Amino acid sequence: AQLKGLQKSQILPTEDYEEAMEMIEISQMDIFNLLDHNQDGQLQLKEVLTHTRLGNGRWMTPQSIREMYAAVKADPDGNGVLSLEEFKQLNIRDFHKYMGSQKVKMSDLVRNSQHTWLYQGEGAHQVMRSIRQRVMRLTRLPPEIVEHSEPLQVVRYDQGGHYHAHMDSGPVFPETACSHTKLITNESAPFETSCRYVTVLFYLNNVTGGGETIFPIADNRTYEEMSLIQNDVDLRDTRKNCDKGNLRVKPQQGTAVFWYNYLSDGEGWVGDLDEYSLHGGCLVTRGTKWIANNWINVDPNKRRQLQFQQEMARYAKEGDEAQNEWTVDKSYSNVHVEL
Ligand SMILES: [Ca+2]
Ligand SMILES: [Ca+2]
Repeated sequence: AQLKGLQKSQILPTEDYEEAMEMIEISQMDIFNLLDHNQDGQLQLKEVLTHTRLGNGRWMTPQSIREMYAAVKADPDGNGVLSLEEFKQLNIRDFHKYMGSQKVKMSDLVRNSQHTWLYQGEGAHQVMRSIRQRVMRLTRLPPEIVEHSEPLQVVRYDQGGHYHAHMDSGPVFPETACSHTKLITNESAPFETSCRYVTVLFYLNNVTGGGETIFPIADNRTYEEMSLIQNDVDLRDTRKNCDKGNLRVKPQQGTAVFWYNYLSDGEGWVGDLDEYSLHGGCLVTRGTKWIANNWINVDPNKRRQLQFQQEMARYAKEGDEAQNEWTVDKSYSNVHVEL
Protein backbone atom coordinates (compact mmCIF):
# COMPACT_ATOMS: atom_id res chain seq x y z
CA ALA A 1 0.00 0.00 0.00
CA GLN A 2 2.87 2.34 0.78
CA LEU A 3 4.45 1.60 -2.59
CA LYS A 4 1.22 2.21 -4.43
CA GLY A 5 0.58 5.39 -2.49
CA LEU A 6 -2.45 6.34 -0.45
CA GLN A 7 -5.07 8.96 -1.06
CA LYS A 8 -7.10 10.94 1.42
CA SER A 9 -10.25 8.98 2.27
CA GLN A 10 -12.21 12.19 2.42
CA ILE A 11 -11.27 15.54 1.03
CA LEU A 12 -12.12 18.92 2.50
CA PRO A 13 -15.38 20.37 1.20
CA THR A 14 -14.95 22.88 -1.60
CA GLU A 15 -16.62 26.20 -2.27
CA ASP A 16 -18.74 24.48 -4.89
CA TYR A 17 -20.94 23.43 -2.01
CA GLU A 18 -23.15 26.50 -2.11
CA GLU A 19 -23.63 26.18 -5.83
CA ALA A 20 -24.30 22.46 -5.66
CA MET A 21 -26.88 22.87 -2.92
CA GLU A 22 -28.77 25.47 -4.90
CA MET A 23 -29.19 22.97 -7.71
CA ILE A 24 -31.17 20.64 -5.50
CA GLU A 25 -34.83 21.16 -6.13
CA ILE A 26 -36.48 20.49 -2.85
CA SER A 27 -38.83 22.84 -1.06
CA GLN A 28 -38.19 24.19 2.42
CA MET A 29 -41.36 22.49 3.60
CA ASP A 30 -40.13 19.13 2.27
CA ILE A 31 -36.82 19.57 4.07
CA PHE A 32 -38.63 20.35 7.30
CA ASN A 33 -40.83 17.26 7.02
CA LEU A 34 -37.86 15.11 6.17
CA LEU A 35 -35.96 16.30 9.22
CA ASP A 36 -38.90 16.20 11.64
CA HIS A 37 -38.49 12.54 12.50
CA ASN A 38 -41.04 12.43 15.34
CA GLN A 39 -43.47 14.65 13.39
CA ASP A 40 -44.09 17.04 16.28
CA GLY A 41 -43.75 20.14 14.12
CA GLN A 42 -40.43 21.09 15.77
CA LEU A 43 -36.87 20.33 14.77
CA GLN A 44 -34.99 18.99 17.77
CA LEU A 45 -31.19 19.19 17.69
CA LYS A 46 -30.80 15.45 17.24
CA GLU A 47 -33.14 15.43 14.27
CA VAL A 48 -30.85 17.88 12.54
CA LEU A 49 -27.72 16.00 13.64
CA THR A 50 -28.95 12.64 12.35
CA HIS A 51 -28.87 13.92 8.79
CA THR A 52 -25.11 13.91 8.44
CA ARG A 53 -25.41 14.88 4.78
CA LEU A 54 -26.37 18.39 5.83
CA GLY A 55 -22.79 18.87 6.97
CA ASN A 56 -21.41 18.25 3.48
CA GLY A 57 -18.78 15.83 4.80
CA ARG A 58 -18.20 17.88 7.91
CA TRP A 59 -19.13 16.12 11.14
CA MET A 60 -21.78 18.11 12.98
CA THR A 61 -21.90 18.25 16.74
CA PRO A 62 -24.53 19.80 19.03
CA GLN A 63 -22.06 22.64 19.52
CA SER A 64 -21.54 23.28 15.80
CA ILE A 65 -25.30 23.28 15.20
CA ARG A 66 -25.82 25.85 17.95
CA GLU A 67 -23.09 28.01 16.44
CA MET A 68 -24.78 27.76 13.08
CA TYR A 69 -28.18 28.70 14.52
CA ALA A 70 -26.59 31.73 16.14
CA ALA A 71 -24.78 32.75 12.95
CA VAL A 72 -27.87 32.61 10.74
CA LYS A 73 -30.27 33.69 13.54
CA ALA A 74 -32.25 30.53 13.06
CA ASP A 75 -33.71 30.25 16.54
CA PRO A 76 -34.88 33.72 17.59
CA ASP A 77 -36.81 32.50 20.66
CA GLY A 78 -33.67 30.64 21.76
CA ASN A 79 -35.43 27.47 22.92
CA GLY A 80 -33.01 25.23 21.03
CA VAL A 81 -35.60 23.80 18.66
CA LEU A 82 -36.80 25.15 15.33
CA SER A 83 -40.51 25.55 14.85
CA LEU A 84 -41.96 25.43 11.37
CA GLU A 85 -42.44 29.21 11.57
CA GLU A 86 -38.78 29.74 12.47
CA PHE A 87 -37.70 27.37 9.76
CA LYS A 88 -39.81 29.17 7.16
CA GLN A 89 -38.19 32.48 8.09
CA LEU A 90 -34.79 30.95 7.51
CA ASN A 91 -33.08 31.80 4.29
CA ILE A 92 -31.58 28.46 3.28
CA ARG A 93 -29.06 30.40 1.24
CA ASP A 94 -27.68 31.96 4.45
CA PHE A 95 -27.28 28.49 5.87
CA HIS A 96 -25.35 27.27 2.82
CA LYS A 97 -23.31 30.45 2.80
CA TYR A 98 -22.42 29.87 6.44
CA MET A 99 -21.48 26.23 5.84
CA GLY A 100 -19.37 27.22 2.85
CA SER A 101 -17.56 29.93 4.81
CA GLN A 102 -16.52 27.66 7.67
CA LYS A 103 -12.84 26.83 7.97
CA VAL A 104 -12.77 23.05 8.10
CA LYS A 105 -9.90 20.92 9.41
CA MET A 106 -9.38 17.24 8.61
CA SER A 107 -10.36 16.43 12.19
CA ASP A 108 -13.76 18.07 11.57
CA LEU A 109 -14.63 15.60 8.83
CA VAL A 110 -16.63 12.40 9.08
CA ARG A 111 -13.51 10.50 8.20
CA ASN A 112 -9.84 11.34 8.61
CA SER A 113 -7.64 8.66 7.07
CA GLN A 114 -5.84 7.66 3.90
CA HIS A 115 -6.40 4.54 1.86
CA THR A 116 -5.67 2.62 -1.29
CA TRP A 117 -7.03 -0.48 -3.06
CA LEU A 118 -4.97 -3.62 -3.66
CA TYR A 119 -5.82 -6.18 -6.31
CA GLN A 120 -6.45 -9.72 -5.07
CA GLY A 121 -7.66 -11.47 -8.22
CA GLU A 122 -5.98 -13.97 -10.55
CA GLY A 123 -2.29 -13.31 -10.89
CA ALA A 124 -2.09 -11.10 -7.80
CA HIS A 125 0.77 -11.41 -5.32
CA GLN A 126 0.65 -14.62 -3.33
CA VAL A 127 0.03 -12.75 -0.07
CA MET A 128 -2.99 -11.03 -1.61
CA ARG A 129 -4.32 -14.32 -2.97
CA SER A 130 -3.88 -16.05 0.34
CA ILE A 131 -5.83 -13.33 2.15
CA ARG A 132 -8.68 -13.78 -0.31
CA GLN A 133 -8.62 -17.55 0.14
CA ARG A 134 -8.65 -17.22 3.89
CA VAL A 135 -11.66 -14.92 3.64
CA MET A 136 -13.39 -17.61 1.59
CA ARG A 137 -12.72 -20.22 4.26
CA LEU A 138 -13.70 -17.88 7.07
CA THR A 139 -16.99 -16.74 5.55
CA ARG A 140 -17.75 -20.08 3.84
CA LEU A 141 -19.16 -18.16 0.92
CA PRO A 142 -18.95 -19.48 -2.65
CA PRO A 143 -15.59 -18.62 -4.31
CA GLU A 144 -17.35 -16.90 -7.23
CA ILE A 145 -18.92 -14.41 -4.83
CA VAL A 146 -15.72 -13.68 -2.93
CA GLU A 147 -13.57 -13.53 -6.09
CA HIS A 148 -15.75 -10.86 -7.66
CA SER A 149 -15.93 -8.63 -4.61
CA GLU A 150 -14.06 -5.37 -4.05
CA PRO A 151 -10.28 -5.40 -3.87
CA LEU A 152 -8.57 -5.12 -0.50
CA GLN A 153 -8.81 -1.63 0.97
CA VAL A 154 -5.77 -0.69 3.06
CA VAL A 155 -6.28 2.24 5.40
CA ARG A 156 -3.85 4.32 7.41
CA TYR A 157 -4.94 6.51 10.29
CA ASP A 158 -2.30 8.87 11.55
CA GLN A 159 -2.32 10.23 15.05
CA GLY A 160 -5.51 12.30 15.29
CA GLY A 161 -7.28 10.12 12.70
CA HIS A 162 -10.77 8.71 13.16
CA TYR A 163 -13.89 7.53 11.33
CA HIS A 164 -17.21 8.42 12.95
CA ALA A 165 -19.72 5.60 13.22
CA HIS A 166 -21.34 4.57 9.95
CA MET A 167 -22.71 1.55 8.11
CA ASP A 168 -20.54 -0.08 5.46
CA SER A 169 -23.53 -0.47 3.17
CA GLY A 170 -26.90 1.16 2.61
CA PRO A 171 -30.51 0.08 2.86
CA VAL A 172 -31.83 -1.68 -0.21
CA PHE A 173 -35.18 -0.66 -1.64
CA PRO A 174 -36.69 -1.97 -4.90
CA GLU A 175 -35.34 1.14 -6.62
CA THR A 176 -31.79 0.71 -5.25
CA ALA A 177 -28.99 -0.62 -7.44
CA CYS A 178 -25.78 -2.24 -6.19
CA SER A 179 -22.53 -0.65 -7.37
CA HIS A 180 -21.00 -3.98 -8.35
CA THR A 181 -23.89 -5.31 -10.45
CA LYS A 182 -25.15 -2.00 -11.80
CA LEU A 183 -23.28 -1.87 -15.10
CA ILE A 184 -23.71 -5.49 -16.01
CA THR A 185 -27.40 -5.67 -15.21
CA ASN A 186 -28.02 -2.33 -16.90
CA GLU A 187 -29.87 -0.92 -13.93
CA SER A 188 -30.63 2.77 -14.01
CA ALA A 189 -31.81 3.23 -10.46
CA PRO A 190 -32.05 6.56 -8.66
CA PHE A 191 -30.20 5.16 -5.62
CA GLU A 192 -27.01 3.18 -5.43
CA THR A 193 -25.20 1.45 -2.61
CA SER A 194 -22.20 -0.84 -2.39
CA CYS A 195 -24.14 -3.93 -1.16
CA ARG A 196 -21.43 -5.12 1.21
CA TYR A 197 -22.90 -8.23 2.76
CA VAL A 198 -19.84 -8.98 4.88
CA THR A 199 -16.98 -6.94 6.31
CA VAL A 200 -13.68 -8.55 7.30
CA LEU A 201 -11.48 -5.95 8.99
CA PHE A 202 -7.83 -6.88 9.52
CA TYR A 203 -5.60 -5.18 12.06
CA LEU A 204 -2.19 -4.77 10.48
CA ASN A 205 -0.38 -3.30 13.48
CA ASN A 206 -0.64 -2.70 17.18
CA VAL A 207 -1.71 0.86 17.86
CA THR A 208 0.06 2.70 20.65
CA GLY A 209 -3.01 4.67 21.71
CA GLY A 210 -6.68 4.55 20.75
CA GLY A 211 -7.87 3.43 17.33
CA GLU A 212 -10.31 0.81 18.59
CA THR A 213 -13.20 -0.31 16.41
CA ILE A 214 -16.43 0.68 18.12
CA PHE A 215 -19.88 -0.82 17.66
CA PRO A 216 -21.95 1.69 19.65
CA ILE A 217 -25.24 -0.23 19.71
CA ALA A 218 -24.16 -3.85 19.23
CA ASP A 219 -26.47 -6.11 21.26
CA ASN A 220 -28.93 -3.33 22.08
CA ARG A 221 -32.37 -4.78 22.61
CA THR A 222 -34.02 -2.38 20.21
CA TYR A 223 -32.78 -0.04 17.56
CA GLU A 224 -33.88 3.56 17.53
CA GLU A 225 -32.00 5.95 15.31
CA MET A 226 -32.84 8.93 17.49
CA SER A 227 -31.63 7.31 20.70
CA LEU A 228 -28.08 7.42 19.33
CA ILE A 229 -28.04 11.06 20.37
CA GLN A 230 -28.99 11.87 23.96
CA ASN A 231 -28.65 15.42 25.15
CA ASP A 232 -25.19 16.38 23.99
CA VAL A 233 -23.84 12.84 23.75
CA ASP A 234 -23.71 11.49 20.22
CA LEU A 235 -22.76 7.81 20.39
CA ARG A 236 -21.65 7.95 16.76
CA ASP A 237 -18.91 10.45 17.61
CA THR A 238 -15.70 8.40 17.72
CA ARG A 239 -13.53 11.32 18.74
CA LYS A 240 -15.54 11.93 21.90
CA ASN A 241 -17.72 9.00 22.91
CA CYS A 242 -15.98 5.72 22.16
CA ASP A 243 -15.96 4.94 25.89
CA LYS A 244 -19.78 4.82 25.86
CA GLY A 245 -20.22 2.29 23.05
CA ASN A 246 -21.39 -1.29 23.63
CA LEU A 247 -18.57 -3.18 21.95
CA ARG A 248 -15.02 -1.93 21.53
CA VAL A 249 -12.34 -3.97 19.76
CA LYS A 250 -8.72 -3.11 20.40
CA PRO A 251 -6.44 -3.43 17.36
CA GLN A 252 -4.09 -6.38 17.67
CA GLN A 253 -1.69 -7.10 14.85
CA GLY A 254 -2.61 -10.20 12.86
CA THR A 255 -6.19 -10.41 14.10
CA ALA A 256 -9.42 -9.54 12.32
CA VAL A 257 -13.08 -8.85 13.05
CA PHE A 258 -15.77 -10.13 10.76
CA TRP A 259 -19.44 -9.18 10.69
CA TYR A 260 -22.54 -9.16 8.51
CA ASN A 261 -24.01 -5.85 7.39
CA TYR A 262 -27.28 -7.45 6.31
CA LEU A 263 -29.67 -9.90 7.91
CA SER A 264 -30.77 -13.08 6.22
CA ASP A 265 -33.99 -12.95 4.20
CA GLY A 266 -34.91 -16.32 5.74
CA GLU A 267 -34.54 -18.04 2.40
CA GLY A 268 -30.79 -18.31 2.23
CA TRP A 269 -30.17 -14.94 0.66
CA VAL A 270 -29.38 -11.38 1.74
CA GLY A 271 -32.21 -9.54 3.51
CA ASP A 272 -32.52 -6.14 5.17
CA LEU A 273 -29.66 -3.97 6.35
CA ASP A 274 -28.61 -4.83 9.91
CA GLU A 275 -28.63 -1.49 11.68
CA TYR A 276 -26.72 -2.90 14.63
CA SER A 277 -23.68 -3.16 12.36
CA LEU A 278 -23.12 0.56 12.91
CA HIS A 279 -19.41 0.98 13.69
CA GLY A 280 -16.54 3.42 13.56
CA GLY A 281 -12.84 3.92 14.12
CA CYS A 282 -11.98 5.60 17.42
CA LEU A 283 -9.57 8.50 17.58
CA VAL A 284 -5.93 7.42 17.28
CA THR A 285 -4.37 9.16 20.25
CA ARG A 286 -0.80 7.90 19.72
CA GLY A 287 1.04 6.35 16.80
CA THR A 288 -0.34 5.15 13.50
CA LYS A 289 -3.06 2.62 12.79
CA TRP A 290 -3.01 0.36 9.74
CA ILE A 291 -6.01 -1.78 8.84
CA ALA A 292 -7.33 -3.53 5.76
CA ASN A 293 -10.92 -4.21 4.75
CA ASN A 294 -12.29 -7.01 2.65
CA TRP A 295 -15.90 -6.46 1.68
CA ILE A 296 -17.95 -9.25 0.18
CA ASN A 297 -20.46 -7.80 -2.25
CA VAL A 298 -23.77 -9.58 -2.73
CA ASP A 299 -26.77 -8.12 -4.50
CA PRO A 300 -29.92 -8.65 -2.38
CA ASN A 301 -31.62 -9.20 -5.71
CA LYS A 302 -30.56 -12.78 -6.40
CA ARG A 303 -31.32 -12.63 -10.12
CA ARG A 304 -29.00 -9.65 -10.55
CA GLN A 305 -26.22 -11.30 -8.53
CA LEU A 306 -26.41 -14.48 -10.61
CA GLN A 307 -26.43 -12.51 -13.84
CA PHE A 308 -23.36 -10.61 -12.63
CA GLN A 309 -21.53 -13.83 -11.79
CA GLN A 310 -22.33 -15.35 -15.17
CA GLU A 311 -21.06 -12.27 -16.96
CA MET A 312 -17.88 -12.19 -14.89
CA ALA A 313 -17.24 -15.86 -15.59
CA ARG A 314 -17.72 -15.17 -19.29
CA TYR A 315 -15.25 -12.27 -19.23
CA ALA A 316 -12.70 -14.40 -17.40
CA LYS A 317 -13.04 -17.14 -20.01
CA GLU A 318 -12.63 -14.75 -22.91
CA GLY A 319 -9.63 -13.29 -21.17
CA ASP A 320 -10.99 -9.87 -21.81
CA GLU A 321 -8.25 -7.76 -20.27
CA ALA A 322 -10.13 -4.51 -20.52
CA GLN A 323 -13.09 -5.84 -18.60
CA ASN A 324 -10.93 -7.39 -15.93
CA GLU A 325 -9.14 -4.14 -15.49
CA TRP A 326 -12.42 -2.32 -15.13
CA THR A 327 -13.66 -4.59 -12.39
CA VAL A 328 -10.55 -4.49 -10.27
CA ASP A 329 -9.26 -1.01 -10.58
CA LYS A 330 -11.12 1.65 -12.47
CA SER A 331 -14.28 1.39 -10.49
CA TYR A 332 -12.45 1.78 -7.21
CA SER A 333 -9.56 4.11 -7.90
CA ASN A 334 -11.59 7.23 -7.28
CA VAL A 335 -14.53 5.90 -5.41
CA HIS A 336 -15.30 7.53 -2.15
CA VAL A 337 -17.99 5.53 -0.48
CA GLU A 338 -19.94 7.70 1.88
CA LEU A 339 -22.31 5.62 3.91
CA1 LIG B 1 -39.40 16.89 15.79
CA1 LIG C 1 -37.13 28.00 18.51
